Amino acid sequence: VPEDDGASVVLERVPQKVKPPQMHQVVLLNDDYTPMEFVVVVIQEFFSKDRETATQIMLKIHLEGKGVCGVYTHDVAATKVDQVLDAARQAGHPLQCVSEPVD
Ligand code: TYC
Repeated sequence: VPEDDGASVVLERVPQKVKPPQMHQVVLLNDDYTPMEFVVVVIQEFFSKDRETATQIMLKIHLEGKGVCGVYTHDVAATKVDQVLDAARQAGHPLQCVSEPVD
């Protein structure tokens, strides 16, 4: 039996079935007690927004009841929710935050 010298090796193209991950939006909810300034700082710190953008998002939440602060993969979104809820608890504010799949 002759050894395979590579002369007859065929490389086949395999379809790359990689789909983008399901994304999740992190939403802050309005309440009557959490100070506006606290919400602005939270949005700046955990969602990497500048002060102007954070203020706009906070006001939208205040006026409309809720607002999207960012869109992330499932794990990152869950971490953001935990970080916000921890910070709110530590400060004694009732601020609520949820993550929901988008699309
Ligand atoms: N409604 C709050 C107030 O009047 C401010 C606020 C904004 C609270 C956004 C929560 O996610 C929130 N102090």
